[in-house]
Amino acid sequence: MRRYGKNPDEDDIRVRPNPKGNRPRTNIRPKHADAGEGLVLTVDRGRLTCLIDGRTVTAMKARELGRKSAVVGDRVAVVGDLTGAKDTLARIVRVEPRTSTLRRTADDDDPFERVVVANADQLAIVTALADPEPRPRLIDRCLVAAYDAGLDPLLVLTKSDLASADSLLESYGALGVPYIVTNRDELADGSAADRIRAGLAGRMTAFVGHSGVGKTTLVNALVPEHRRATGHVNAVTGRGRHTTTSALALALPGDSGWVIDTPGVRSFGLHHVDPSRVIHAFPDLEPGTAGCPRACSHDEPDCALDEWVTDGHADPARLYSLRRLLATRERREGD
Ligand SMILES: Nc1nc2c(ncn2[C@@H]2O[C@H](COP(=O)(O)OP(=O)(O)OP(=O)(O)O)[C@@H](O)[C@H]2O)c(=O)[nH]1
Ligand SMILES: [Mg+2]
Ligand SMILES: [Zn+2]
Repeated sequence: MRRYGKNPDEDDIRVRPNPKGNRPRTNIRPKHADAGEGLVLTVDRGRLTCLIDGRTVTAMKARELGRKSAVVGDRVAVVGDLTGAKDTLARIVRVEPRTSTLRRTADDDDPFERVVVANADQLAIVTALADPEPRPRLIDRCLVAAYDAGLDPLLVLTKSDLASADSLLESYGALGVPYIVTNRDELADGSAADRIRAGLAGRMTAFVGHSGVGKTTLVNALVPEHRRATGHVNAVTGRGRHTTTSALALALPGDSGWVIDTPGVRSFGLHHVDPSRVIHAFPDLEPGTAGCPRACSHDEPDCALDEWVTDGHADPARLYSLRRLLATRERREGD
C-alpha cells in the first residue's frame, strides 16, 4: 500500500493496481521520469482535478512537495494511477515553473498572499454597469495586479441593458485597455460570446470581479457544454451571492484558448505589489523615469514624469491614469 502521509481521508483512498505491473520495489525515490504532464483545472479541499492527455485525473499533493501548493492553471507532474477511473487518486510530485502568478491579498495591509491563478496571460476584469453598481476602485486594483503580474488586462462590462457604459469607458480611455460591452440580449443570441471569443483566442484568461457581475454567465456562454450555476443579485443589497466557490479552468471550443471562472471577490488587496513594476505597463512613460530620484514612487513632487509630459513626450492623460492607479493602493477600496 502506498502511503499518502497524514491525510484525514486516507481510509477513502483505494489504490488501483499499477497498470504497468510488477515494478520492482525500491527505497530509492523514483525520479518520476514517467510522470504525466497535467494542467490543474480546479482545486477542492486538497483534491486537484488535472487534465492529463485528455483525461481528467484526481490527484493530491505528494508529501515531497512540502508546503508548495498547486493552483488552477499550474502545470504539474503527476504519478500513480493516471487512468482517470473513478475513486483513483494520483499524486502531484512537481509544480512546473510558472509563466505568471496572479496574486491578491485580502486587503492592502494583509501580508498573506493567495495565488488566484497561475500561468494566465490575460485578466478579464468583469464589471457590471449596474446591479451590482460598478466600482472603479476595484477595476483600478485589478489593473494594477494585472500589470504587476505581467497579464494583459481586458475590461468586460456586463449588463449594458441596465445602464450605459459611456462614463466608465471615458475614464479608462487613456489607459487604452481593450474592452468588451455585453448585455442580456447579446448573451441570449450568442453574439456576446462570439465577440468575447475573439479577444480570448489562443490565451489563458482569468475572469475576476465582484460577485454577481456575470462572470459565470459569460463563461457558460463561451463554453456551452459546461453549465456552472449562476446566482441572482440580491435586490435589496445589490450584491451577488457568491455563487461560485472555486476557480475552474475550461477549454474554449476548438482548442482556441482557456477561460478560468473564479469566485467573486469583495476586495483585491495589493500588499504584494511593487509600484515600480507597474510603470512597465506604460512604455510611453517609462523612458521619462530616467530623471527620477532614486526609488521614486512616480507620484511625488520630484518625479521627472511631469517634465516628460510637459515637454510633449507623452500624453498628460496617460500620466494622470498611471498616478490614479498608483494611488489606488493608498486609498481604501470603498472610496
Ligand atoms: N440584466 C443582465 N443580467 C445579467 C447579465 N449577465 C449576467 N446577468 C445576471 O447576473 C446574475 C449574476 O450572474 P453570475 O454569472 O452568477 O455572476 P458571477 O459574477 O459569476 O457571481 P459569483 O459567482 O457570485 O462571483 C445572474 O442572475 C445573471 O443572470 C446581463 O448582461 N444583463
Ligand atoms: Mg460565478
Ligand atoms: Zn518618478
